Amino acid sequence: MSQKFVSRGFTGKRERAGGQGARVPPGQHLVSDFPVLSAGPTPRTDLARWTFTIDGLVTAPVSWSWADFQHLPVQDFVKDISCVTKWTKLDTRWRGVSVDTLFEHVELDPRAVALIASCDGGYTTNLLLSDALNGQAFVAYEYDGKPLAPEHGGPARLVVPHLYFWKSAKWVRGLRLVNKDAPGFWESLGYHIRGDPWKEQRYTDD
Ligand SMILES: Nc1nc2c(c(=O)[nH]1)N[C@H]1C(S)=C(S)[C@@H](COP(=O)(O)O)O[C@H]1N2
Ligand SMILES: [Mo]
Repeated sequence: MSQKFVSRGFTGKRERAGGQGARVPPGQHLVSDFPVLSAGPTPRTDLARWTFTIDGLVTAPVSWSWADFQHLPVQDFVKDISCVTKWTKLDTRWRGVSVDTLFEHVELDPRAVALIASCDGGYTTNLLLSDALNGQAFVAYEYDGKPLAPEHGGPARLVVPHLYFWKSAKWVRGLRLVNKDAPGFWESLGYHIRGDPWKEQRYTDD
């Protein structure tokens, strides 16, 4: 009983002292809208033609149709996201399939250390497996209880909430396992290879 009283009191104090500020990485500010940032036009892929493929350093590649993908075990995620252009949005609500669940369908080659996500439109981004596993990354197809809007990456996008949002590849169509972490689109144009917002890893040498 006294235990409960103490923890309630502590929570209350922390809220007053820091509140949401404690959830905003350095150099970021909170937004309540959901900005759209795309390097090119929004691709429109017919769901009948959509596939999601895992290949590269796996014993046998696997590919799902849209219908098959809908049968994979799904999870809800509530996450804070931070864009390198300095906005942070709290408690974004997603529904999708974790990378862990996807990887249950392949046998990883022991040399695999990273992946490259590829998308309709040609965008790519790299991720270390240590940033992709254990519930840290998922392929989302619903946002806020509705199908993911095309401008936000629908029909499906990668979401990697603990890294800057450029890692969250919109219109994602596959993950390729590789033996070396190599830069994707923004990473080869001067953005950080990993992009941890809490360490302000914005640009290559940060
Ligand atoms: N395919 C693709 N994915 C992408 C991008 C892009 O241009 N193409 N932009 C990235 C960047 S820089 C950001 S900040 C987020 C923006 O996602 P949003 O438009 O849903 O806010 O998507 C990331 N994923
Ligand atoms: Mo971004």
